[in-house]
Amino acid sequence: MELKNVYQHIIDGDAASVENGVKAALAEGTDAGAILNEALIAAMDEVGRRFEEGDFFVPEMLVSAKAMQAGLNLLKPHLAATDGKAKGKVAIGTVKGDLHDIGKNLVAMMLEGAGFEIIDLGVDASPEAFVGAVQGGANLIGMSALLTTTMSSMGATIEALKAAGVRDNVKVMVGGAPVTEEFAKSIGADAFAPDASSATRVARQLTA
Ligand code: B1M
Repeated sequence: MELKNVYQHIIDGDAASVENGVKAALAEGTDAGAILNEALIAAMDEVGRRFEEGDFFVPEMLVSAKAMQAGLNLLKPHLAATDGKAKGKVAIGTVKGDLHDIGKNLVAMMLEGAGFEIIDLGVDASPEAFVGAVQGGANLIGMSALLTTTMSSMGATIEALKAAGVRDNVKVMVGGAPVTEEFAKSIGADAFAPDASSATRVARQLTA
């Protein structure tokens, strides 16, 4: 199965063909990381480009996202190779006001594979939800934001952790397309990770 076919099926929002294509590529021995980067993530970048240019609208983005998620679910066991050792409890969510969850799900998947216990706070996760997870024993928080307008929710969550007196009990990692190292520092996060595989490395360092 050519990866460019899977790429095109995501752009077309054809989830069934994406599933068939990913299954065929895996059966042929194609590396799961290559399927992820060259087909799934590359296609979503193209979807975003078309949206920016006014060729795609929200419904098209949504069906493409569902098609990508269908492929991601099949890749999960191949990406999440575990060494069996729990490294800590991570509460991960897309911040308040933001509904993008593909990147967050991918990061959660990779962390789970690396042995972390995952508490998935879902999308539109409020500062109170993160505080509650820390009070419930999470020792690492992972916040994702895809909109420039929701990045401020990350800072608000850190302030809420301080107000609740639990900031020192937890490490905070942030990520998502508009987030930068400088932004992470400016809000007092402990670390920034640009993608899912570096998120795993950073999480290991933070909880070592
Ligand atoms: Co939206 N959207 N969207 N969207 N969408 C973007 C983000 C946008 C860049 C598109 C564009 O204009 N080119 C733009 C944001 C512009 C901006 O703020 N600068 C945008 C917009 C404007 C919007 C709406 C406002 C559109 C509207 O309604 N007019 C709206 C907002 C809704 C809301 O959230 N309140 C909206 C809605 C949607 C859909 C619901 C239709 C859908 C999301 C469906 C879903 O997630 N279930 C959607 C989609 C699919 C996209 C694009 C096309 C793809 C996002 C994606 O899944 N990428 C996106 C354009 C783009 O990013 N190219 C776009 C694939 C994913 C694997 O990558 O999420 O970046 P990403 O995750 C990466 C890294 O960022 C990192 O690791 C991941 C893997 O490498 N990472 C972390 C992510 N989180 C991390 C956390 C970490 C560490 C690393 O630590 C905790």
